Amino acid sequence: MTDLRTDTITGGRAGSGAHRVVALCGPYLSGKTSLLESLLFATGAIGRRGSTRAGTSLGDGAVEARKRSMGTELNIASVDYLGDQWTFIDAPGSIEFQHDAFAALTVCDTAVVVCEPSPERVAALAPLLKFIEDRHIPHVFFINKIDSAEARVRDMLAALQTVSTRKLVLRQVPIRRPTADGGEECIGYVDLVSERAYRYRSSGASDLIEMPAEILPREAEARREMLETLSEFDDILLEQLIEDVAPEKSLIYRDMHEEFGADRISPVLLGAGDRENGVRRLLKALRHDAPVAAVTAKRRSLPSNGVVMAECFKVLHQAHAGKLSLCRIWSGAVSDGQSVGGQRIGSLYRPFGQRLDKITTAKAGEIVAFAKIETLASGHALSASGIAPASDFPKADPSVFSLALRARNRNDEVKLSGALQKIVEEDPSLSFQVRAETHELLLRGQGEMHLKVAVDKLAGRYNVAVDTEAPRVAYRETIQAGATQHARYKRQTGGHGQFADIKIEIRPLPRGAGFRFVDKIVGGVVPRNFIPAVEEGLIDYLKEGPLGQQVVDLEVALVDGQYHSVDSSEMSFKMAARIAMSEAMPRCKPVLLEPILKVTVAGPSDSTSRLQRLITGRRGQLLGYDARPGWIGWDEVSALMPEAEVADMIVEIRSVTQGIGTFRTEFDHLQELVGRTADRIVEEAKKRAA
Ligand SMILES: Nc1nc2c(ncn2[C@@H]2O[C@H](COP(=O)(O)OP(=O)(O)OP(=O)(O)O)[C@@H](O)[C@H]2O)c(=O)[nH]1
Ligand SMILES: [Mg+2]
Repeated sequence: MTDLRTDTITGGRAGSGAHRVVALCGPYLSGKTSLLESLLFATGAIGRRGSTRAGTSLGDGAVEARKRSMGTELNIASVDYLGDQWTFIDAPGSIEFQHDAFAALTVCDTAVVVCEPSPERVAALAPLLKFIEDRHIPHVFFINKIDSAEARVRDMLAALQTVSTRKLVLRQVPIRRPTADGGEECIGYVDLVSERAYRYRSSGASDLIEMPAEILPREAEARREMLETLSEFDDILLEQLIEDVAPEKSLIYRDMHEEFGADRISPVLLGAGDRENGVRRLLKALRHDAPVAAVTAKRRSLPSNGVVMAECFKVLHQAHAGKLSLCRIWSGAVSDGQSVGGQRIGSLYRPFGQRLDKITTAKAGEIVAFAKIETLASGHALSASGIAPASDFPKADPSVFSLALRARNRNDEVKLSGALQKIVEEDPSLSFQVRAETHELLLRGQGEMHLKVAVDKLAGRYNVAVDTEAPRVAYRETIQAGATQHARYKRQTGGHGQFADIKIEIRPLPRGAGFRFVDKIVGGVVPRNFIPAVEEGLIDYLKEGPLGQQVVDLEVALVDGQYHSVDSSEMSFKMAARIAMSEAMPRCKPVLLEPILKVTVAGPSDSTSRLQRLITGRRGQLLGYDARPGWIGWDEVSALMPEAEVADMIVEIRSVTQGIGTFRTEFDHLQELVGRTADRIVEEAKKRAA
């Protein structure tokens, strides 16, 4: 196909040595890594085309990915193709690893959205497309696995248009032939701009063939649709269509290029990534239409004035190279040994799958790894003025799933926290925290698989084996009745003894009041300096009440007491307070309190009623639903739900929303819990204490 690229629009042209970055993204298992393999093979960057299924692909070389035959991190590879440099970043498709995909999309010039050839599956594209469209990232759709497609391409296109707000422009129509078993197979395609027909080969470039006569009506119809869409943005083309003048191909190419670069249209291409079908056509479309770094920098309001500016989109910690900050250089050129913004650039690498190729210089547009710049984290940019956050870098989604971790070997605890810090720096959509209420080390993230992969990394890369369990809920208890209690602590052992005598009044307080201590001592019957010790003793006791939980929402008043001028001490008053509480509290009708969260669940509107049932099935109280702000065709359901029911809810939410539903929570209140569940919780607390 002839290349009629005009360089006036992008400031870079095919063969000009520009360096462009393409993100391969799309739903789980849609074939991105297989497509990367074919792209690398077709451009001569690898000599053999491996497969993800057999574990021989360049991508997914990480042990965690190989073990599961799925993408768990970014696969990056740069190639030369017809005089230009390209970096492809293949992102994992699982929604649990979506932060990596968003990071790749942030620094790319163009995205290839790789999708399954089935209309029912397009809904799964929604979160990704929302991100791409909100940021005006020019994107091509690649309808993959065309070899096994059952749906018609026009139905697929119609389905895609329902989730895309950009006008879709179909660039190819499939050529189908009947198969021996009475079905149909796609054996090639017609390119709608050049009006040439090609037959796929099982490997290698497609063959140019005579246009099959039977495809002509479909070809004419699809071409007309393509031109009509383009004419919405070009009056000359519109006029030609009205007057039935055949437009020049150069005009069509130019329109395609301009509207794509401005993110007004999205071309749709067909192929089968795992057998190179349609891959060279995709490469040519990218070469023709993908904007160069300077244009992308302008879209993102980043500098491209020749002064060094590099944006870090991902951090890796490697056994040999240490910390690596993967960056896109937006402006200027860097060399090893150079100082930028007070940071010395030690080593420079160009990643190629798992391999790191050492380089000495890199120029604007390239993706490189800087070694050992300790403070350069993802979402930060390095420039002459130092390191600063990039304003539009995506924030990690709030976590939806947690696990409690414990180092299998107690001596590994320090090592564990160091390793966790590195893992979280590599993937900011993970976080960890020591939860004071339950004394647990919690790892939080985007789903069970996400956390399992993190746990694998702890063991495999950092040599820290951990045991995991479901986190405990931070139950509390309170009282439903008051009591008055007298307590005396008295010991006589040899020298001077211990003496404290107090009288307290306990009463319940409203929910949310916490603990209140009231000093009602008159006439110094308990000397002033011992009163804080009484309060301390009370607080100490409240950490674990009669039901084994932290006690809240009560008042304890110190109303009377006695002391001994020699034997009384802070210690003895503290003891007296504890004794008084232990004796009184079981009589105060203790009751368990469970945390209730305000939960907002989001999903496509056709799943709303299922989401509501899911919530009520988990002891949730529906508060209402509304359109999700900024999301076309999505709803948000809000509800009050017990924390215990929310812990593994994401699994069920995903199963009723094609994997794309999500939720966020905030603490709302504590609520009394009685009955069998409460008894079980008290039983468990007792067992733990024992
Ligand atoms: N029939 C057919 N199968 C394909 C094609 N491309 C990929 N596959 C298969 O689809 C499965 C997933 O392929 P991958 O390339 O690993 O998919 P991915 O999108 O990278 O997966 P994640 O990164 O985990 O989201 C594998 O079993 C591939 O063999 C294709 O063009 N045709
Ligand atoms: Mg993959």
